Amino acid sequence: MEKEKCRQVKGIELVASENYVCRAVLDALGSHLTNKYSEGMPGARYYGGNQYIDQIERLCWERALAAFNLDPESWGVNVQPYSCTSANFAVYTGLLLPSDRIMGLDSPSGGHVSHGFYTPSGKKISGASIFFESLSYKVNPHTGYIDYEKLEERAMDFHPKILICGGSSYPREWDYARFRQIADKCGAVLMCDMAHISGLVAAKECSSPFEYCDIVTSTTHKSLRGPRGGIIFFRKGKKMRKHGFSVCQTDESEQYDFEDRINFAVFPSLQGGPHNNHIAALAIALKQVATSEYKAYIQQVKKNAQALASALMRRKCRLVTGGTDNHLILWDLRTFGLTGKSFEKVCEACHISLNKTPIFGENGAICPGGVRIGTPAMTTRGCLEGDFETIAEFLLRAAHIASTLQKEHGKYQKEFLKGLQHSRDIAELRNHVETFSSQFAMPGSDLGLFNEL
Ligand code: DSN
Repeated sequence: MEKEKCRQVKGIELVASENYVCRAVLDALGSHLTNKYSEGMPGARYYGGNQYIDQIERLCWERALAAFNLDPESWGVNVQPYSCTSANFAVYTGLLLPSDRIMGLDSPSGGHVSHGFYTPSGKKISGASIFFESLSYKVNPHTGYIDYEKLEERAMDFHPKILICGGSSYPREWDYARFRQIADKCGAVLMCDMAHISGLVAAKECSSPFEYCDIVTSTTHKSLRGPRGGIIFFRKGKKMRKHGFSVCQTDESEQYDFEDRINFAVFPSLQGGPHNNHIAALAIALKQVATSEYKAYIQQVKKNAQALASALMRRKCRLVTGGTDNHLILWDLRTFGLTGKSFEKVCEACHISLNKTPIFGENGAICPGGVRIGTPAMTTRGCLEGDFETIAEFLLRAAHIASTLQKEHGKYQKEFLKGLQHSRDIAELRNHVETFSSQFAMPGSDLGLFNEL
């Protein structure tokens, strides 16, 4: 544990889905709340002694709705999912029958496997594709943007029962109005998995899926900066009906039926007792999300992503879609003759964490030629635009080192990794990275504990 803490402090964390939580969140996670069983919902538990746990979970509901400015008459929330993958699967389980159809963004296009994914050879990867039928939509290989025309065409042929927007590696805004229009046309429930951008949504720094979607899921630990876990928001009360591209309340008395179905799917269908320590930690994080400091943090996350994007593009690097609207960029490394995997390994040796990602070729072929880079974690540590200029320099240096290593040792991983271990350039860059990173405090850490490591 001490070694991992040391790695987190001394390195540059650029995995787009990671962040650093504050001491209060860590304290709640490590608290006595982990001792209690609370299967069921507040006021309806399977065990006695839950009077205070009920208060905590209800407070978490209130703060979750307030963080996203949602009216408790029209939206409900379930804060028990252990992760967003569990949250997504609970939605499918509650609303669908086995083999019903779902449609989400293809994983190589930036979607998440929990939205249904088959490998090109037809292998079913996640429960979403094992228990349900899925057909994905894709980005346009020339532009990197979602191809809404093709999406509509596929949706009208496939008639999914749930249409999913949101993804893990998409650097641009989502056109929720367009998704609503397509969902209405093909008769689908519209669900958004906003896991990556939930912090931006809460801070009103991107368009909101709540305006158009029926159900919204998220993780709680990415840009939202809470503990690891999942959350599900669902419409309740009187049904909305389409009005132009938007939605408004119907005159009819038809009610949404998501609440009981989703709550039952989370427990008892899929999960056991909720992790009360996580729910308390989430309530703490959600209180912070509603502050002006958090809004300023998210604005900085975006400014830093822009700064990193322009610093790399000024250095002739190719970014998918030519930039970003949010907290992440996708860097196409094929111009350096590199794969995402080799570059990720060099960065890891230099104490920079990021992750490889597939890149759509202009011919539609998918190759593992890129990396995804996000700014939420280093922004939490206090990095500003100038610091991301420095980070761009480090990244470019790492790309040049990787190219040289590849020339000297070839593309085969075994030889490449051997060369990497003995590289003086890597040792030098790692020193620079550690000196840079050590200037920025890590929230919740106690530096004194591992200085000697
Ligand atoms: N693993 C997450 C990500 O990195 O985007 C998705 O669950």
